[in-house]
Amino acid sequence: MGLHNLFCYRGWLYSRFVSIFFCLSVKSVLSADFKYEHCKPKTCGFGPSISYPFHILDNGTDYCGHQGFSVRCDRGLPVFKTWLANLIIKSINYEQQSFRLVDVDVMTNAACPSPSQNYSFGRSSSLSFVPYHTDIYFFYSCNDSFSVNYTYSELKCNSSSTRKTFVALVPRDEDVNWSRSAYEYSLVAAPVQLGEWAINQTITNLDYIKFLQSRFTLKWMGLGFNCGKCQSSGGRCGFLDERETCYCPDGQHSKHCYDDAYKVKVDHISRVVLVVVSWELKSKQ
Ligand SMILES: *[C@@H]1O[C@H](CO)[C@@H](O)[C@H](O)[C@H]1NC(C)=O
Ligand SMILES: *[C@@H]1O[C@H](CO)[C@@H](O)[C@H](O)[C@H]1NC(C)=O
Ligand SMILES: *[C@@H]1O[C@H](CO)[C@@H](O)[C@H](O)[C@H]1NC(C)=O
Ligand SMILES: *[C@@H]1O[C@H](CO)[C@@H](O)[C@H](O)[C@H]1NC(C)=O
Ligand SMILES: *[C@@H]1O[C@H](CO)[C@@H](O)[C@H](O)[C@H]1NC(C)=O
Ligand SMILES: *[C@@H]1O[C@H](CO)[C@@H](O)[C@H](O)[C@H]1NC(C)=O
Ligand SMILES: *[C@H]1O[C@@H](CO)[C@H](O)[C@@H](O)[C@@H]1NC(C)=O
Repeated sequence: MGLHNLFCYRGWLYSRFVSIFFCLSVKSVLSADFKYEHCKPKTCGFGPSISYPFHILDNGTDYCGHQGFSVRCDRGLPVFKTWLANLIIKSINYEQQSFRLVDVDVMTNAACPSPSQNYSFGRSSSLSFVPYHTDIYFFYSCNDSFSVNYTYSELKCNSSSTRKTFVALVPRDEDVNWSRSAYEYSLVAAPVQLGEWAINQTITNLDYIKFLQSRFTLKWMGLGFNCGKCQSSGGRCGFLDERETCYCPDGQHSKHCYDDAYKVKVDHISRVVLVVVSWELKSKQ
C-alpha cells in the first residue's frame, strides 16, 4: 500500500495523466501477482521444501498445488494425508518426481512398529510405488489356528498369550490366502521399500522393522503439465479451475511466463488508456 501511495503522490506532481497511469498500472501489478507470491516454496518448519504439485493446507492457497497432493503441517512436520493413513514426508525429489514417506504410527512407536491403518492411495491417483516395493501384512489379535500362505512370524511385542499378532512379507499386489476365522481384530498392510537383493526374502530372515522405519518411495506421474517450463521462465506452478497454471510476477499464464503475456499486457494498457481518456473527458465537461 505504501508503494502504491508513493507512486500516486509523486505521479500527481507531474500531471494528472501521469498520476492516473501510475496508479492504475501499479495497482494492476500489485493485484495480479498475489498468487505468485502465495505459491512460493514453503516448509512446515522442519522437512523438505513444499511446492507444486504439493501445497500446504492453509488459508485457501489450494491453487498452489495439484489435487490429491495436500500437505498438513503437524508439529513442524509435513504430513501427507491419504484417506486413512497419516504419512510424514521425509524428502521430495522434484526432478525425479518422487517422495519418501514414513507412517506416523511407525515413527511414534519405534520399539514395536504396528501400523493401525492401511496406507490406501486412491486407485485413480497419479501415485505409484517404485520397483522392489513390498507390503508387510499385520494380522492383529489372532489365535493359534492362524495360517497364511506366505512365511509369517509372530510380532511378540504386540502379542499376548491368547491374542497374537502375525506379520508376513507379501510381494506387491499378490493375493493373500489367510485363515479368516483365526483373527479377530484387523489386517493392515504397510508398504516397505526393499533393495533388489532383498526382494526374495521372507519375513523371518529380514530385519523388517528397519525397513518399516526407513520409509518408502512414491512416484507421481501423468499430471500432464511441464512445470519445468514454467519454473525456468521464472514462474510458479499451480492448479486453478481444474487445470494447471503458471503464476508469474505479472499474473497468470497457461504454460510459462512468456506465452500469453503480450496479450495480457495489451489488454491492461488498452484498459488504462480507456479509463484515462474517459476520465479526461469527464473532467473537461
Ligand atoms: C493463516 O493465516 C493466519 C492469519 O493470516 C495466520 O496467522 C496463520 O499462521 C496462517 N496459517 C498458516 C498455516 O500459515
Ligand atoms: C498392537 O497394535 C495395534 C495397532 O497399532 C494396537 O491397536 C494394539 O493396542 C497393539 N496391541 C498391543 C498388545 O500392544
Ligand atoms: C486358501 O487356503 C485354504 C486352506 O489352507 C484352501 O482350502 C483354500 O482353497 C485356499 N483358497 C484359495 C482361494 O486359494
Ligand atoms: C496365496 O494365495 C493366493 C490366493 O489363493 C494366491 O493368489 C497366491 O498366489 C498365493 N501365494 C503363494 C505364495 O502361494
Ligand atoms: C486393510 O486392507 C485389507 C485388504 O484390503 C482389508 O482386508 C482390511 O480390512 C483393511 N484394514 C483396515 C484396518 O481397514
Ligand atoms: C527372485 O526370485 C525370482 C523367481 O524365483 C528369480 O527369478 C529372481 O532372480 C530372484 N531375484 C533375486 C534378486 O534373487
Ligand atoms: C480360533 O480358533 C479356531 C479353532 O480353534 C476357532 O474356530 C476360531 O473361532 C478362533 N478364532 C477366534 C477369533 O477366537
